[in-house]
Amino acid sequence: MSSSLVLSEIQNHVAILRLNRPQVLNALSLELMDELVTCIEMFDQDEQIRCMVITGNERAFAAGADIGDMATATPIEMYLRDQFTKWERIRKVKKPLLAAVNGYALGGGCELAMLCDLIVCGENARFGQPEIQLGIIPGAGGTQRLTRAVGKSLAMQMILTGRTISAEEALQYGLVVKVVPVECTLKETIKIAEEIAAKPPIAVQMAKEAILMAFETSLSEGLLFERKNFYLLFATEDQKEGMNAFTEKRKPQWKGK
Ligand code: DAK
Repeated sequence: MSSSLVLSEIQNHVAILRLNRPQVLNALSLELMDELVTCIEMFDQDEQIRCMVITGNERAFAAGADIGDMATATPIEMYLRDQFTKWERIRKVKKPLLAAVNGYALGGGCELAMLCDLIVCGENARFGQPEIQLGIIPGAGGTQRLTRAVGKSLAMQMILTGRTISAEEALQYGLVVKVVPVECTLKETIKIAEEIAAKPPIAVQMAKEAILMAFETSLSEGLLFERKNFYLLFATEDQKEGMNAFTEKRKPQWKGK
């Protein structure tokens, strides 16, 4: 499916979603966010899709929420727009979401990348939460997810001063999993997505769920949650197949059941 603000294609069980407002560095307008959430939820329901990649273009992943949408908004208009719900809907997606970032990932763009399950970036990537320069603070999780990803000191510096960080710094602090030449970013991300897509899908989803739980609970509760998912996977045909294939020294055939 292709719409104007988010272009999508499917490749080997991987859906690739490209943010498509290049003239404004993929600023995340209300309409773009609507299309993005609709696309992501559609692919989350689609049995053929096992993993998704969100990307932008060489100059920008996304330079933030569209400042024009917010400049004259009243608190009640912001309240009625209820943008948080859309971001929450992305957070609820069961399948892994990967971000392939080149260029600017600022404000809401950085938050969208961090809402994904892992980030691969090109050498020209710049991550930042520059909202302070607009008289606001991050509104879609930046203070929480950036702090968890890079630690308190750097998050404080980035959010309080608006400083952006390079791809190398992002790698050093664990915000991204890999830095590659700009022209390879999408290809490398798809490679990881295809690796994930080749794994037993229910186990992948339960692993994602358990990892995300690590950010929500105490260690004891997280361990309990992990254990329940671990037991539950013994109800899948894929668990039998995986273990039988190992004993029979053959490649497993996953059914997603
Ligand atoms: N919004 C709207 N237009 C933008 C934009 C943005 N965030 N970023 C760039 N553009 C537009 C520019 O206005 C320019 O348009 P024209 O002038 O050509 O019409 C075009 O994109 C090219 O940008 P520049 O000419 O500025 O390009 P440069 O290379 O000189 O500079 C830059 C690139 C990225 C350094 C610069 O454009 C920049 O500083 N952009 C703004 C970055 C920023 O402040 N981002 C944070 C925005 S606030 C929420 C969810 C999310 C959020 C809030 C709430 N809820 C759930 C409620 C998020 C808030 C934000 O992200």
